[in-house]
Amino acid sequence: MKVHNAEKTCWNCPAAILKGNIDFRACGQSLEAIRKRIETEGLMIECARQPDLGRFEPTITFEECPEWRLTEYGYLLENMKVMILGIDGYLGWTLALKLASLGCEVSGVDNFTRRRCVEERRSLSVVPIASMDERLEAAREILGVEINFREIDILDWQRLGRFMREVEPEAIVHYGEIPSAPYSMIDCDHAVHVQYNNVIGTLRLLFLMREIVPEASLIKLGTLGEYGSPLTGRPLFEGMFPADAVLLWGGRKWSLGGELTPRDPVSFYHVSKVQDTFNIYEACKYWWLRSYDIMQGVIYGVHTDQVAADPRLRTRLDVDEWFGTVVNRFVAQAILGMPLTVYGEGNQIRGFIALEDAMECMTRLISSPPEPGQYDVVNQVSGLYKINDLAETVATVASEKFDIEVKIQRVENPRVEADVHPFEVVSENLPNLFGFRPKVTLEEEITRMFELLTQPHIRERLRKVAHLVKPRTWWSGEKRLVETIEVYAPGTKRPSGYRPVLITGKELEVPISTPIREEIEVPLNDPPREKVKKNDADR
Ligand code: USQ
Repeated sequence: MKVHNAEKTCWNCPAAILKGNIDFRACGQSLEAIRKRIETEGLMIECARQPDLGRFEPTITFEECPEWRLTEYGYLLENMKVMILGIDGYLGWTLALKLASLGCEVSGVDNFTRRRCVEERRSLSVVPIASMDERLEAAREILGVEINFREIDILDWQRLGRFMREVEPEAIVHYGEIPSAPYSMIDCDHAVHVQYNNVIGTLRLLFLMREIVPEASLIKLGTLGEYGSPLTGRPLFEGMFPADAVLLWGGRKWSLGGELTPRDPVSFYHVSKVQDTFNIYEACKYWWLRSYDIMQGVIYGVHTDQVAADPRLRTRLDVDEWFGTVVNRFVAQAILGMPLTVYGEGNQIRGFIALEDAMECMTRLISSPPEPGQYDVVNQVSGLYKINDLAETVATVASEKFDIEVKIQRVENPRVEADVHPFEVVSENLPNLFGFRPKVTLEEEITRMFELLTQPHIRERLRKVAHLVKPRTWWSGEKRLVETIEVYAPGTKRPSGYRPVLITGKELEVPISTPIREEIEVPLNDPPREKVKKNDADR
């Protein structure tokens, strides 16, 4: 079987110098006109890595090019220069170590906002993390890799620009955002802080990329929560409607193919991600930047080979109500002997992915850059779960493997979200175009978490944040601890007061009180989803 990116060409390669050779960044040129020009005049580029080649047509494939090396993630550009924004975070640090171990030249910036936000809530990472100096030293000593770090706030565009000029990254991974829905809902100041940092930071980054590294790809962390969870059961496509999607209205019919799908964010944090989506989409359209926007499911876990190689290389793990995500929190609660906090009915469904699998996806995306002007979206999930089922799974692993008996508590839901809804996530790009197959099962990663978090020094840290686990941040603005509705032993609860409803042909159980319209008739199309790019048509 062909490696997924073997047939990509210089056209996708960040080393191909287009500027000055191809004039498509000038306004008003349609893709059509460019294609015509390519047919008549040919399309010539130069290679930043092999200047001796002079000007040539961008037809050399990754498989043929000596600059691209075959790895387990497909072809990877030799010593690829990858800059990670937010390199000190849960994901940034983990990815930095992985990429550096694969031979990439990793650089990164961070201004330690995450550490400060967590401190501000008087919380801490329950897995102790080293200072950046210690991290870099340990990476050198244990993994033999050099990471070029600079303490920079991405809002400080002049300093960031200077660093970009110095490094000339070939890919930029943008993790440099404040990552929490509940944190953004604390009050006005927190909502403004999150949105300003995230939206303005990304916008400035786009302008810098246009100026300094227009050929680099931008791998941007968005979130699956940007789409919301439509009660009609409409599938969550990968950013854009497939070619055969249609809009029926008033007896008339339109194609939706290639249009951005609706967004329905679920917190002010998620709104910031939606705004980023539009800014990046436009930048690709106006300036032929190229980007993969990752709609990532909720991450869980602690393990990659690199972070596990030494305690100083460990990545952070938060379990408080603001920065802890649900699976990580449930494991922590089990170890603390606290019933697992299921919000509301617990029938809300979310997409999830283990840390190790998410890093694998990122590596594959970086190694297979988009074309100039291409804005594409991947839904990065490896499984969909109801929150109730996650609680049951954590309780089972706790009991069977660690002899910890734990109860589950249903608490008031402090968020505004449907806690019973259909949920269909389309996630075809990562497996079909990038060769991704999840490696880690939920149970495996939960087991690894128990192994790490039950270590005495981490238990001690867990006890320090135990009082910050039960939520008191309400989407309504209220500030009070949620009340417990019921506590029950795992495996004993049969939902009461439920009734089955049919939503787009699927039977679901919903509480009697749930105001969901029954039997919504939606035409179901199943022909192959050919991709069209609205972008292309616009040019
Ligand atoms: N939940 C519980 N009990 C808890 C914590 C959460 O039932 O103790 C429920 C929530 O009500 C929610 C779901 O679990 O329905 C997920 O909550 P979460 O806190 O794990 O994740 P969320 O706040 O939705 O967002 C998180 C990260 C964000 C990331 C996003 C991916 O904060 O950075 O982008 O996951 S996604 O949700 O797919 O957008």
